[in-house]
Amino acid sequence: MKKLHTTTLLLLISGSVFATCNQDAYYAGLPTNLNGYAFKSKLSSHLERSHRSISYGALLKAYKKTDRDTSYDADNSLLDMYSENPAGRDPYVYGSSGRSCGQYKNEGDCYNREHLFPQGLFNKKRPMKSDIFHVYPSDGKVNGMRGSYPFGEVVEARWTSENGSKLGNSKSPGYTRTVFEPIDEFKGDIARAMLYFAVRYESDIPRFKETPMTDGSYEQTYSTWFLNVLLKWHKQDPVSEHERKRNDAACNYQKNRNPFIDHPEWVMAIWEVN
Ligand SMILES: [Ca+2]
Ligand SMILES: [Ca+2]
Repeated sequence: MKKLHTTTLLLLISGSVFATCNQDAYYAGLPTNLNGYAFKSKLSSHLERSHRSISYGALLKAYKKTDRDTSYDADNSLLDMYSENPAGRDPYVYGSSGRSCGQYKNEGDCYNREHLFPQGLFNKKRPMKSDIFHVYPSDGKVNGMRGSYPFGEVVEARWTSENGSKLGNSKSPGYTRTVFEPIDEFKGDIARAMLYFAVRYESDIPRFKETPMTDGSYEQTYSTWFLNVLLKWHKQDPVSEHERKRNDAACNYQKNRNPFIDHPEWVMAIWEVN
């Protein structure tokens, strides 16, 4: 009796807490015989059960470990996808004493927390508001210009940030209004973060405010034009060293992972078999 009790307790601990951030062990309980939206739902439950929500303030602290540039200039400054110049000198950097906003007027004034999936769409509620896998440090001015516009590819930029991120009308068939286009180096990073969000919150997103990014379904989640942009970006900009390091470091805080960084092939296994 006592022995059984101990075994049950151990199973409960290992089954519900996901104490490990080890990549293989983290996914060990997932079914291997599913794909498409059936697999997406299983993955969603797995990401939710292991997720330990951190506070909004804790994000700024976490960024000191998760979002340092140790891969591009490797100067240990804050890695901001909206200002990083992967091919040369950054237009400005946020070092260890870099300022979080605050007021800003120009690029380089201060950084803040950018919700890749805009927080207005879920009324700034947690756990979405502080989910590190879609909330990134970014320059305040560029973040403000992006606003709540969907990501996409622009026909012609009517505003360009210092690292070349663009705002303009979308060239996607099916959507021609304003979109924000990050630089090529970070297109896959952003696509995988948005796809994580679609899976983690698949049962919540249809109840969020309407946006051209979503289609109202629990299954596909994103509108076809938007999903096509993300799938294209995911393929053209494969997982980088920086993303792998960030995924590992972020798990230490939040206890779950972005599965599309660990298993890029799952993107196609979910969205391209349906
Ligand atoms: Ca840099
Ligand atoms: Ca990239």
